[in-house]
Amino acid sequence: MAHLTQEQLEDFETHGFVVVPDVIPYSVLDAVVDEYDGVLDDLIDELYKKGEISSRFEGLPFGERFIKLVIETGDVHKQYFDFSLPFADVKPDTPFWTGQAVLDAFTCPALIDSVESLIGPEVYSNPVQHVRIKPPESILPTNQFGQPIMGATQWHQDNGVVIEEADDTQMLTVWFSLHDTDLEQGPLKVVPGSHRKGLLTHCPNYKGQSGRPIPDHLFDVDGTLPLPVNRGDVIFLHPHTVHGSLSNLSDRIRWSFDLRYNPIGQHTGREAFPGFVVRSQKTPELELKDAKIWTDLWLETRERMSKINQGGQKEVMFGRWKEDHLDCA
Ligand SMILES: O=C(O)CCC(=O)C(=O)O
Ligand SMILES: [Fe+2]
Repeated sequence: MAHLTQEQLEDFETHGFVVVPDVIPYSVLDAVVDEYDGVLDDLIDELYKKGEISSRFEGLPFGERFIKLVIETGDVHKQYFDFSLPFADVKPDTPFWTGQAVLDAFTCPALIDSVESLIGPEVYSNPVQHVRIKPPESILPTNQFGQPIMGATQWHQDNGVVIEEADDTQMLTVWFSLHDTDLEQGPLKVVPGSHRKGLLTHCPNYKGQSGRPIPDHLFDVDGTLPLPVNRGDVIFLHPHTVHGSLSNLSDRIRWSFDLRYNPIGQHTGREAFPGFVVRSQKTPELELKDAKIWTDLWLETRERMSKINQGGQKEVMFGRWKEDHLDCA
């Protein structure tokens, strides 16, 4: 059982986050790593057959093999590993990964006990979810604008990445890594207490940066606290807690999952993507446990998305921010 203690609940209320040690069993994380070994193997096979890489880099652990692949291809192959889709220009064959070991981590009873302590017993998996496999900063590829791909995460609030309809949703962010993440490896960083100021302005392309960071002058950037964690620990964040990540200055990958949960029936802020019932006392028969069903939900979504939001058209909105807000000057 991993229900939170009264002290942990108070910490979350007071600071807008709490780090809970030893929540996710190693066996659950090991299964995810094994599953992703297979995903990486498939990608490497595909690229090798096309002649895009010179070797299969066999016999190496996941991280070292991934780094070799990034160096040789100049690409982090982000979409190949993720359990979500892009917001635009999705193709009928855009890759994604929704395997059983990943689903078992999303629904791991010890994790959901903790989630239940924070949002109640009717638990829905909100589809705002990513795997991040960040290579060392020193080998980071850049996009067409010269900006690093999969580098440090800019300051933001998770409420700011969803549309207005989800502003009253009790969305909980869950962050954990597949291995220990020390300071050098670019852990999450938070601003304790920042959740009390409500939703702050996010500025698209602020000062030439990609993404939509919150400008530093809107919160107490001096209060920044990095959160290195051990394998199995989980960080829980309030949707208004200002956070980002440090750069990965190590020579290893920094590999994390960030997931969201909300009470069943509340708006997810990303309704074009599929969520699912994780735990319910009222409708236990709806709990999703089979990754085939989960994968089918994403396959249907991919099919639907491949017909909209193409070539600059925006039939479905995923964001809300404008560049010309006074806060962004
Ligand atoms: O892992 C990261 O770099 C950022 C994660 C994040 O923003 C989140 O968990 O909400
Ligand atoms: Fe975030």
